[in-house]
Amino acid sequence: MTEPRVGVVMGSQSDWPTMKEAANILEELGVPFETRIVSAHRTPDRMWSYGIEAADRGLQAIVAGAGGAAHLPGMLASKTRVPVIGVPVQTRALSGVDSLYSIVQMPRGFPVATMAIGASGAMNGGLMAAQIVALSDPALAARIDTWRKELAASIPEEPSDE
Ligand code: RP5
Repeated sequence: MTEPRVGVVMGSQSDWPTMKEAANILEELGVPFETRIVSAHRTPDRMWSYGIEAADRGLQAIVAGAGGAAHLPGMLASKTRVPVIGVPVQTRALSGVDSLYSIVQMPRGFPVATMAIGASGAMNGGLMAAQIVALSDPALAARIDTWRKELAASIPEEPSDE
């Protein structure tokens, strides 16, 4: 069995419809990954262990999504040198601006690479993780190059009414 190279983690089951976008692109690009619910507030011990063990388990990037008081990405970053990519999940009360601010304003020394709010951010988070893994995986790098070329080719040169 292939060991996961990327962790896709989220604060709640309710984050999964958003974070599935990260999982989907990792799947499409053939990057081994795992998915976990790891809440900074509801399961802090699980979060602690996940951060402490991430590097030794061979994870090369973690995509962490959370909403509201979104402390998961930052707290994970405080426990591991594995790059953490934060995804602000869109909330009903404040539209995800709360999540964004909670994730993006990290203190000096503990960075979180913060993506856009919502599904696009989650998709880009998965893509960013794949690009990190590709730094040491030429076959994956070639798959990403092909994926990017296909995306570019799918964009029409002129707009239409359709
Ligand atoms: C955060 O609280 C989670 O990341 C989620 O976005 C939000 C709401 O969680 P639920 O009440 O839906 O479980 O910790």
